[in-house]
Amino acid sequence: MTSSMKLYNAQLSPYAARCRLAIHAKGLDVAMIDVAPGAVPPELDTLTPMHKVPLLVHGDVVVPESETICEYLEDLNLGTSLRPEGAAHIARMRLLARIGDLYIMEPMGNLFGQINPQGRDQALVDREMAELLKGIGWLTHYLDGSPFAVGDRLSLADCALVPMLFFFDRIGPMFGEATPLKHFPATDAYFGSVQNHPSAAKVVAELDAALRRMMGS
Ligand SMILES: N[C@@H](CCC(=O)N[C@@H](CS)C(=O)NCC(=O)O)C(=O)O
Repeated sequence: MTSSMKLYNAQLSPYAARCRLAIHAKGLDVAMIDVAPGAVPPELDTLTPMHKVPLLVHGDVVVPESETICEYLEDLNLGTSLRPEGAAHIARMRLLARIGDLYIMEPMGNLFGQINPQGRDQALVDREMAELLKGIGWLTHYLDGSPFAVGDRLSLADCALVPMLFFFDRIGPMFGEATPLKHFPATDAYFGSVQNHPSAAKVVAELDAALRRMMGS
């Protein structure tokens, strides 16, 4: 049933990593089609005009956008559920993922373009770093000290947050902040404890390996 699914994937994409985490945790059999950074294959453009990974293909159903892919996988009711019980918990799950998408990934994406110190726009860096820290602060406000973002098991909120926090942790030193997570103890503790889940640990290891490959170390 799930063997007919394929995911256009990039190992270093935080959005693709979100989907991989959901796929691993749900125990689904999804073929990965790895796309090199900046080299979205032409066949993908025949499937969607959005020109982005991740993209899920399930028979004749084509699903772009990481959050939509994760929700689609949930709605198929296959494997382990990553949606908590009850409207309040589901709202909290969606809130945390949305804080991540809108207020963390947005400024962090702008910072990715400034990693090379040569030609860096320091005013832009200062502005986006302030926005990023504000977003992490909002996330920290809504984390409640438990090992998972919502309730007592992995949910789609964790799938969204783990890759983002990986990059937040790694991007700090590139901009002169050695340990950015230490300023947010609740988020730091959460990021440590969620990695006790094997699928979260696996995705962090995949991101780490992909980042090392990209940096040539
Ligand atoms: N909002 C999208 C973002 C996806 C995205 O930006 N993917 C990047 C890789 S991290 C990409 O494919 N970029 C290629 C391009 O924009 O041409 C999601 O949640 O899936």
